[in-house]
Amino acid sequence: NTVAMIGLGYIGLPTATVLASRGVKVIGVDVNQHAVDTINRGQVHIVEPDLDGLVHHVVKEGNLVARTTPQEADAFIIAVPTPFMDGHKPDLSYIEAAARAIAPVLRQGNLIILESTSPVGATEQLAGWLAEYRTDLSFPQQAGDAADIQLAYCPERVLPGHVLRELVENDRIVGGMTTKAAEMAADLYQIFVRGECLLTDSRTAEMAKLTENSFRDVNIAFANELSLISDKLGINVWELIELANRHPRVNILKPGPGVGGHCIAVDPWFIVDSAPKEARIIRTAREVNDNKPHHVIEQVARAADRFKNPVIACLGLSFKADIDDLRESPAMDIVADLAERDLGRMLVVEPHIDKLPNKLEGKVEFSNAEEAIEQADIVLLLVDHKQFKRVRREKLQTRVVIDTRGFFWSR
Ligand code: SAJ
Repeated sequence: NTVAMIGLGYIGLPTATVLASRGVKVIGVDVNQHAVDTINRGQVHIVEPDLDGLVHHVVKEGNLVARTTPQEADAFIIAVPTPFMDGHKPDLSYIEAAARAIAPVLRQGNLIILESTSPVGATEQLAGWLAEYRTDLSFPQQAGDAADIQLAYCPERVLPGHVLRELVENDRIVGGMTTKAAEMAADLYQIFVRGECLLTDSRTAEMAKLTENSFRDVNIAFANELSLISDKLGINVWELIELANRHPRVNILKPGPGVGGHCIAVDPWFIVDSAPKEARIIRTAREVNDNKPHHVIEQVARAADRFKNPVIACLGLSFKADIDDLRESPAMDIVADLAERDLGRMLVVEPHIDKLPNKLEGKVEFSNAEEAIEQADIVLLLVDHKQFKRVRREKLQTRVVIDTRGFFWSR
């Protein structure tokens, strides 16, 4: 069996690689020539623990070959980005481009799986585009189970940093446009998924993915809102949450400097766009989380006012702990904004990178945790990297500490 993976990014490449490691012939397709060349050399263009070794292995065995254009295959999996445009409207242009690219090589009996996070109805939209390009084939919207081409929506739910394990262990939602499509897709995932494959229709599967990330966003917003209320009332939010969580049915998440990453800060908007009147909590949660970085910036500005040209040590830039991903990171936004305000001398620490990102180059100094804290008047903890556990607490006692993650706090 041959599977074509359209999109070799953070989801597509690990999925293609795991499939190939089970002996499936995988054609990886990406418009980015650099990504294609890197993969064909057995290397990776993204960072994910253990992925490099596995890619090297499957490319050497000949089970994964990357190209810039699709070829005939038995199944096509689409894992391309779905960002949002102005007004938080989902941008399906990458899915449309993928449809245009695979249409010429489709043949009777093919299964197409959409994995990209998408608004409800996107799989039907994809089927509609394909039906326009290939009038010689039948599609589920007209032919149901008997269609030449079957389509399913199967969201991924892997956690960056744990992708290879979660791809295999997590349960998987398999949403067919028809029952036959769901069954065909489940057969494919069962090649490498040890979790359960749960069959449903494509619209429910699309909504399930959005729901999962909105659930997390709303819960983080609750924690972030508590942090604002606690700051106002002079209460330690970390102690508050720890105490409240001793209730057997309460489990509050952690406040932070804001919500980053490519999913949680995006996906809830797809629900808001589809049901703007109804999605009130989901929209407000997004606004609360998007506003949190401003609150942190104000806290630092107030602290800086008490000094003359203070040294500000900023610990962490990535969007969450123990990864090197700086994209969509509230920590980056906070540091960039503080640097613009010229509040003092800024020392920035990020143990997962070797040089400052261009955006900060020349505006702040790159440092390590020990030296930065030694010189600092204000210590701003932005990411709870495990490396920062080594910081000596007595060093912090004589500094103003703004701990956005409750990292240094314990009872
Ligand atoms: N965060 C907090 N407080 C918390 C938990 C997280 O402030 O208590 C922040 C993090 O620091 C980070 C952001 O939220 O900035 C998102 O981090 P995350 O670890 O919650 O999630 P992601 O974006 O790395 O991955 C999520 C996961 N979804 C859920 O846990 C419901 C993952 O399973 C999905 O596959 C992924 O989104 C995706 O691709 O959609």
